[in-house]
Amino acid sequence: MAESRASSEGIVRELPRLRQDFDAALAGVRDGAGLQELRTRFLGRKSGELTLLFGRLGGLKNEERRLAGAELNTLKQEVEARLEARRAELEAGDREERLRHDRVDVTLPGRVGPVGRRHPLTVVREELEDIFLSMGYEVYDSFPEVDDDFHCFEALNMPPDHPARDMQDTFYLEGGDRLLRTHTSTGQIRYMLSNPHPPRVRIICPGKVYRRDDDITHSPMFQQVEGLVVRAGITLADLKGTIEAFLHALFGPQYPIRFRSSFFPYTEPSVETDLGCIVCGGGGCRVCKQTGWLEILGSGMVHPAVFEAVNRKLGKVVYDPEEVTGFAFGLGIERVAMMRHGIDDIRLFYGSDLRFLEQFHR
Ligand code: 2NM
Repeated sequence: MAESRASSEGIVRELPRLRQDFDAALAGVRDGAGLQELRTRFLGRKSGELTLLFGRLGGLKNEERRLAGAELNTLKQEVEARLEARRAELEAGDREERLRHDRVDVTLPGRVGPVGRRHPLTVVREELEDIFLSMGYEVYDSFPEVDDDFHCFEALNMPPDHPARDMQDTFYLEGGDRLLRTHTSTGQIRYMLSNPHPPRVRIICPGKVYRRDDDITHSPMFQQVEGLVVRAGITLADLKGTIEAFLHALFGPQYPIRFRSSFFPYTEPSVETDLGCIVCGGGGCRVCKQTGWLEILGSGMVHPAVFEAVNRKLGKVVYDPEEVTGFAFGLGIERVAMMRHGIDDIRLFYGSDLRFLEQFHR
């Protein structure tokens, strides 16, 4: 429109069309980018349609400029307000959409991950430890499992020609001077050698031991707990009372106990302990081979030769066999667990078969 004499009317007359165009365009905006495009089209710094009209105000006289300027400002504020409103709308829509998408059903049951449990042998070992702790014993972690001839045999009154040292029974390491311990008595010897309260001892040594044996009742690696009590005046009566109290705590006081004479190189006298069969109650069954009794534990009064070997190693008399006596005992953890659960194959404990392991309580 050619205007020789600029007036406010020229500008103001264009505003309804501008508003209409804006309305139509706004209705078509679907996202943030469209909104930005629209903003530029009307309010862009250089060539926005509204901006250009503001540029034309300069050619007007004061009064005209004030009138047209007021109208333009009103429209500009309106445009800005509606752009902002639309922006808020789009954002709310986005959130709505996201919420629909990411909806969490808080009433669904949680996903429970697999929960482990203690191995049945660990359960028995910890139970044995608890019983002896309650009787004032110290649990002595008996390392190493790779030991030597002195701690495993010589100190235990088994001289070089003793059959227990046979290659058939013992795993020797290359070189022949080291071996896998065949019992945790190695730990008892080591405790006596480093005893903080000599000559008094009251310990149990739980741990893994190794023998060249592999059938349904023997595993080449199995677990033992051995106990040792030493001080002045210990007698066979202490041994019997201790073992009776221990077996009653472990299996219950309803089972009878009997002591049989036996032999070990490191004890004299030696005593084997039987427990009335917990499967048949003593009447005779497959598990007790019709005897009514289950062999559960070996023990005896510590042989003076054991104390003498320890003294020799120490270079002084710490455990004087004229002054102190002691009793010792040992039992297999697997055997206890097998009796408890009526298991007839020891290898099940080391097969890592979850169908077996999952049958035990947590
Ligand atoms: C057993 C049976 C009898 C025993 C002896 C010793 C030590 F170190 F004092 F000589 N420790 N453990 C012992 C005695 C172990 O296990 C069936």
